[in-house]
Amino acid sequence: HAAEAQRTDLMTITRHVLNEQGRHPESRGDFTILLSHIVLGCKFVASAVNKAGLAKLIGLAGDTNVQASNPISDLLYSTLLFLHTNPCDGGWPPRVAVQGEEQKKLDVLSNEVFVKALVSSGRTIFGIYMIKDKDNVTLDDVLQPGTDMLAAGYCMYGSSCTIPNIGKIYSVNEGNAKNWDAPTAKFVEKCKFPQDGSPSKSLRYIGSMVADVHRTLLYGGIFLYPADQKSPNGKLRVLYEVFPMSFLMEQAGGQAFTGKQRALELVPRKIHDRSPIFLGSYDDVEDIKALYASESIIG
Ligand code: P6P
Repeated sequence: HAAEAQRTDLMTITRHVLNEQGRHPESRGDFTILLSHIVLGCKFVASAVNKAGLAKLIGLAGDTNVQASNPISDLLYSTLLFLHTNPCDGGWPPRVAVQGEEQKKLDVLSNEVFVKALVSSGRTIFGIYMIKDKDNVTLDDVLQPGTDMLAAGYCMYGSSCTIPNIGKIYSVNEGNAKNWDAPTAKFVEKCKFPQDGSPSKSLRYIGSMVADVHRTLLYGGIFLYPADQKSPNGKLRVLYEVFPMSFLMEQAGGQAFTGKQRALELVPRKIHDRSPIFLGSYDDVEDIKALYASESIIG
């Protein structure tokens, strides 16, 4: 039971702050309430993103700029404002908050500290400072050096992230290049020396499928663990590596391919079956599918 308790003994922001507050009985709890409202605001945004889909919430990717408001940012902001000026808080004397996309926007948020919330597509980043003079609150209060920041954090809105149709990154263990089959070798060559005048892709390879696929989900591109002479069925396990990551990639608008078929249509025969995998941005995977298709035609 101790091991199980250890595994599930998660430290949350609220738990950490309450622990800290317990060590300072003289504290009023402003910071605790502010952080718990930020956490609640982020959960509210996360649930909205999961329902509406990230791309729809922020409009077309890249639409936001300093002038334009950002729907996620507004959603988080109005949630925080509501929570902090809601009468159930006992009429907190509100203070200052600044929302990333609307530098000029000065809103009331909480007592004695303020939140500088920057919400860009898919994640919220915030910093918290102390108001310098609570009887004379100005926009200058947000123009403090980072060294004066009391706390900072971020929230990533995960499962509704949608990836670009084509990416700037390819992710593969180039050390296996001598063992690759022709379609994989041709695809990687195309990434490095594109013949159509497009910019070459950057190579990023961490060597942990979760980390490489997480980056692919966030920024696009393609992750490859192909079959080769050393591993004729590839290295990654179907049931607990290929399937879960292929599922997530398809949900994010990408695709996952084995060199022969859609990865999710594989039917494993044994628990530890392995499969080659090419997964990522839709058009990048289309490119490698075309190379394997022409290979099978040439035979
Ligand atoms: P290589 C980790 O050992 C793992 O199973 C995957 O998480 C990762 O993508 C792959 O192997 C890395 O293998 O041969 O590049 O070291």
